[in-house]
Amino acid sequence: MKNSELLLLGGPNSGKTHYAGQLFGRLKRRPGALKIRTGDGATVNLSALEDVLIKLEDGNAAEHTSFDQYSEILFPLVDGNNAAIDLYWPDYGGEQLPQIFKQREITADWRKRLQGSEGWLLFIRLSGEKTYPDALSKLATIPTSTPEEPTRPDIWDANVYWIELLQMLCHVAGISLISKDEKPPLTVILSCFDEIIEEEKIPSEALKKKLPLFHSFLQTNWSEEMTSIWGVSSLGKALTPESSDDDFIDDGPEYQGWVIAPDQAEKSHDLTAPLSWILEKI
Ligand SMILES: Nc1nc2c(ncn2[C@@H]2O[C@H](COP(=O)(O)OP(=O)(O)OP(=O)(O)O)[C@@H](O)[C@H]2O)c(=O)[nH]1
Ligand SMILES: [Mg+2]
Repeated sequence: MKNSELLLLGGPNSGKTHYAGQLFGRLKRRPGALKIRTGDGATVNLSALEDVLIKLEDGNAAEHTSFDQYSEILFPLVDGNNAAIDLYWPDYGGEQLPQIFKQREITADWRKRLQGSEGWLLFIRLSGEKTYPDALSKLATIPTSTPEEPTRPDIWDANVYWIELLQMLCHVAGISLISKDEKPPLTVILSCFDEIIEEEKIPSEALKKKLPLFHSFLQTNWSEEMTSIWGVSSLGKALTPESSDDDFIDDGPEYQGWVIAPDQAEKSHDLTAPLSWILEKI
């Protein structure tokens, strides 16, 4: 039996809870590479995710997770080779992550999680990432008139944010930044990919286009075989708390949502595939 602790990294509104809910629905009703394990006495207490799934069955979005919440759900799984895995899946209020960044301080609980995790899953919703692509060219131009009072943006460029955050986390986890070999396997989940698929279908290309500096940071610091970048749309479309979407009601949430595997442009319905990749690496 393998016990797998994953570190889930995702800011507020990045799609963590809806992915977990849809993962649960898939495992239960439409399994792919991974399946729920039953019959060997493993306890399945997934009530926190039942609530999410119930909302989705009514065609509505689930709620935002409150800032101070941190919960861990045990998924008893079996993989494609019939190996049993106990996967501890965390969900938390995503504000905790920017808080770590802002305060430059990591709580004892997060420290323990960082040091005890074997693989990292990073949720990035590209449509919501703020960048300042023309900042350098603006700096380079010499003003011809009296410069206006400079306005300081209060949100960091997302390239810098993610690079600095990962550096901090590696430091606390005791992972060398110099050697590629010591890095944990990293799955980048580009969430809500339906929002950007018209612009770019291949996940790594989408990341490179929106966050070029961060993409090259990953290439420099993580080995290729330990990194995979996926496009994930847990819902396939936007839902609101009152959307009562007919596709979700008529066909069921397990028939909604898709993933695009690294370096591909085709959608697959198996939302467990990014997880299956990381579980094989750890
Ligand atoms: N378009 C689209 N919207 C999505 C998708 N998945 C989630 N959303 C929406 O994105 C918003 C945030 O999703 P959550 O799963 O609650 O995000 P979270 O990371 O759990 O956020 P916190 O609980 O604040 O940490 C919700 O309004 C969802 O309806 C998706 O696949 N596509
Ligand atoms: Mg949440």
